[in-house]
Amino acid sequence: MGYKIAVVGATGNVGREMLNTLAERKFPADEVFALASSKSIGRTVGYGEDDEISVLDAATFDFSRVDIALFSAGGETARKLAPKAAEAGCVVIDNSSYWRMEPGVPLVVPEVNGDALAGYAKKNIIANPNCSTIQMVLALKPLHDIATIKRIVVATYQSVSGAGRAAMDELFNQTKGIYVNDLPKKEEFTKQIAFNVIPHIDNFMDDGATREEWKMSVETRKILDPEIAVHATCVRVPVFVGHGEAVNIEFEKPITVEEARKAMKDFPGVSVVDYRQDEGYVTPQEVQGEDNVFVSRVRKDPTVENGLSLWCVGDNLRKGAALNAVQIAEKLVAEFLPRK
Ligand code: 11C
Repeated sequence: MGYKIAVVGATGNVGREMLNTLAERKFPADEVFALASSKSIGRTVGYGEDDEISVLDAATFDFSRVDIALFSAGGETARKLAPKAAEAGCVVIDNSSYWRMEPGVPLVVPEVNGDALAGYAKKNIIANPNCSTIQMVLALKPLHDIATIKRIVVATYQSVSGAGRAAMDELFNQTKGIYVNDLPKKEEFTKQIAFNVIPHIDNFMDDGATREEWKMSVETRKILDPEIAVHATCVRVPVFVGHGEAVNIEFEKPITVEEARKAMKDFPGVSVVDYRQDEGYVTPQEVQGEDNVFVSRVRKDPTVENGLSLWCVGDNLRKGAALNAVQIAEKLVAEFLPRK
């Protein structure tokens, strides 16, 4: 017998990708429910190549009917509905930021800190990290294991799909509008995103950082090591899917470029493409639909002791969200979750 699973937020960018990923990876599910807000009732969403499933109302769904619920419906729904689902006996894997820093809630990238899942039953809630955090900690974990990271300075180049479907439409319509001299008004972004970059993702905090930058810092410490200092600048770029990150790392111990490349190459979920020539690196446009995070441009930073710089890219909707959540569910059922 397989598991019963629900996807909450099934009509959104990540929710649809979660359904695709569950089907594609043949998750051992007997029954899959697609849930969303009441305004989506009556719609259907795709599951696998042939199946269409009807969308049900998440607010009135009886979560005792499922073993696992993958949530990607934003912080407010996670705040209200995740505890209700968890109390009904279902394990929630939540993609929003709401539960990530809560004590007793594991924040997990399976290849990096999969063992943290052992604590899931404290609240029956597991948090999926932010997309920009996931791809960075995945690339950096093998380096931390051999040379101990002291400090990370990162600048992100984040695609508009991280901000949802309406944000993707805004990039498309603005781009089109510029060519016909009919620029639609801004709704999703604070400044024009077509042919521009915006150094502002999520709200500003008192210290001048944005919440996206703060999340990269606190989440990295919760997942990888609380001793690591992280300073991030997060920037939205006019790319539909795929986040890029320029990462500068300072280590406790010496590490060569060759050692770093080999360690990352040998690590699950990471590919290294780094040839120091035209096309010898990977760009966001090339990683859409890919499971792995790709690392390029690994080089020594001679301005600090034991410094390296690298470039990494990942599909923010896949490893950055849906795939990581499904991998958490896979590890949960394989190692921790007894069948009912
Ligand atoms: C973005 N990283 O690209 C965000 C999306 O905390 O889960 C995910 C926000 C989060 O806009």
